[in-house]
Amino acid sequence: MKNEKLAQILEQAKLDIEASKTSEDIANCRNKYLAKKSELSAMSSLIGSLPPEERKDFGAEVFQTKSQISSLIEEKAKDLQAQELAAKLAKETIDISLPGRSLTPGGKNPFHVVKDEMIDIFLGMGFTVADGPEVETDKYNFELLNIPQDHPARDMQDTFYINDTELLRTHTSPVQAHTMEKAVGKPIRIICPGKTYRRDDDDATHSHQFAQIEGLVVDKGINIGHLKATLELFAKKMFGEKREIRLRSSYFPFTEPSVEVDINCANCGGKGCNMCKGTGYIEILGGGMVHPNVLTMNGYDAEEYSGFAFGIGIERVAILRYGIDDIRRFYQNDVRFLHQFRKKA
Ligand code: 2NM
Repeated sequence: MKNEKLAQILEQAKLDIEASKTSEDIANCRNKYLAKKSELSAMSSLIGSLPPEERKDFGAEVFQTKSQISSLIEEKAKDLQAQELAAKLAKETIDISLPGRSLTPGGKNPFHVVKDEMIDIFLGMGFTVADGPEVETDKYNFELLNIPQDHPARDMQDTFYINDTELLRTHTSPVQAHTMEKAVGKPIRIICPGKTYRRDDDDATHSHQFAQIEGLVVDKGINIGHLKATLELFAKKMFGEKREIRLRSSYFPFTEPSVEVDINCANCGGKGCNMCKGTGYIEILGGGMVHPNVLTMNGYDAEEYSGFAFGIGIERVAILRYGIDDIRRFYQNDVRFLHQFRKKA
């Protein structure tokens, strides 16, 4: 090396590179010796101003110095990177001897198991599912269902009112009124599953929120035999082929005649036991022939069309089906309750 300055730069670079302890140090070296503002770059720019006979040698020397420093830096950088990676890996060891945390699989709430089963049974009989809003108007929840202004069901004590005309539906029947309105006098075969609300003091058998499936069939020539056959088939599919039903006379404002439907007790087969309170029968639902007033108000010619309707409490069916002791269990989401209904893998 003839040029002393270049020799000095090379010596200093060797020392700096040697002293580098981290990737950052080496990056600083790269900047100090190879960047545009480095001494070496300044020397390169001198080349052009030299007399032609000196240019070649000096140029070669600058180039040589630069490439020597560059390869020393890259070599050192590689070493440091390898060291740093090794240190990082050593620090980040994973203890694979710890036992894994197992996830407890969830399951369907028994309410939904029963609701879906009920819907399937009616789909199998040719019903389709209709739904509607939970916030309803007085007109659809009461008026069009033959529940006049002064009917006790409209009492503030029994209904959650939002304002003078809007309320939380007390049954899913308003969906049926909407359906009749839209069907404009054509045959109907629907079920309406959904939440309903009534003012109540909650206890083991009462809940201010509960769910129903109501059914409605309207056509020419529908009679109470159709109602009985439909509900009997439902009872058998839901509670077993041995179940039989019994119709008792009852009253609902929207049906005439109205019936209460019982199934013979699966526990004692009708002899009388605790579950059926000695009667041999358990009440499961209500229904009847759609009142001519309801048909007329909803756009049907009651001389030509007739229909049947029924309403079933979903929680009640689930309680009977599984022997559940308290209606509030469906809503509390206590995993000790829910886990009992998990499907076995
Ligand atoms: C019940 C009992 C009896 C019913 C009536 C109607 C409609 F919209 F056709 F008038 N829907 N549901 C009905 C009748 C519901 O639930 C215990």
